[in-house]
Formats: sequence, structure tokens, C-alpha cells
Amino acid sequence: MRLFTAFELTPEVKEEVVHLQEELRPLPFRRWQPQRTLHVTLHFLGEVDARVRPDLEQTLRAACHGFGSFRLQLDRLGGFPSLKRPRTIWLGVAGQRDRLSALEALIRPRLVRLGIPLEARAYAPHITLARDPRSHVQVPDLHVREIAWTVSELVLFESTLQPGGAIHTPLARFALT
Ligand code: 3AM
Repeated sequence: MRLFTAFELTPEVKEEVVHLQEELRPLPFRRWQPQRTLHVTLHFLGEVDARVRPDLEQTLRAACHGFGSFRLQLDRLGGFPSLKRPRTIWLGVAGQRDRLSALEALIRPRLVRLGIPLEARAYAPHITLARDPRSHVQVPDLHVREIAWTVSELVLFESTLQPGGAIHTPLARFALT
């Protein structure tokens, strides 16, 4: 199964993200992230043997338990690999980034110990808005409202690739409190 862990957004945050997507909609991107699947990925686990899932869930539950909730806030627009030539446009995440990084660093070695290979790249928390430009794209400098929200659980998602885009199914939730 193709798995990743992520934080969901509150309705108010989603509303702002969708508003920004509407402003950007004239840009020639093939895939716009649907409102229901907007999220902040923590780790992309990739293809994981279903037999590992109980240990994986136990590991995530133990790591999250007692970590404590924290606050995140919408930040500026960004792009991968850059905003000048984006293949992906996203919203950055501000707020208690130190807590977010601490959770990332706490869970990472535990996943590696389960035999799950992770990206070596530094963690860059973001909310993906759109992917796959059809041509060179000039992204306007939109004002983003600095909406904050409380993150109090991590979600394990299965991502099923479909011709129309991935379907994300929540498999388990792990409280941070
Ligand atoms: O929606 P975001 O950008 O947070 O880009 C994929 C998505 O992240 C990312 O995992 C999340 C759920 O699909 N992803 C997909 N394939 C990936 C890969 N091979 C990947 N991240 C790293 N390596």
C-alpha cells in the first residue's frame, strides 16, 4: 500500500487555501489539489507491505502520544523546484515550525527502523495547491491571510493513484495530546 502521514486542515484554513486556488486558477496547471485532500504531509512512506501496518501504527501512536499539540499558520506561496519555474505550487507553513520539525525528527528514525526508506531531502512543510504546469508559469504575488490553526493529531493516509488524481483514504489517527 502507498502510504503517507499528514496533518489535516481546519475548515477556515481550507477556505483560505481554496480562495487562493481560485485566484491562481487561470494558471495552466493540469492538477489542482481538491479541497477535501488539502493537507500538510509529514512523511511520504511510499509502497509499504500491508504486514508492516500494525507495527507502523504502533510506532506512530507511541511517537505522537504526549508530544503535545502545536500551532501552525499559513505562510507565503512557494514552488518546487522554485517559484520562478514551479512544477508544484504550494503554501508554506509558519507558526511553531520548531515543534513540527521536532516531530518530524522524532518519527523519521523510527520509520527507518521499520525498513521504510525516506527522502534524504530536508523537510519543507507545505500545502500543495497545484501540480504539472503545461508551460512556463508566472505566479502572481498573492496576499495570504495569516490564519493559524491547532494541530492535535497526525493521520496515516493511503494514497491510491487514479487517472483523475490520487484518492486519499485516512487509515488511522494518532492524537498528539
Ligand atoms: O501533497 P504533498 O506535496 O504534500 O507529493 C506527494 C504528496 O505530497 C508526496 O507525498 C504526498 C502524498 O502523495 N509524494 C508522492 N510521491 C513521492 C515521492 N516519490 C512523494 N514524496 C516524496 N517522494
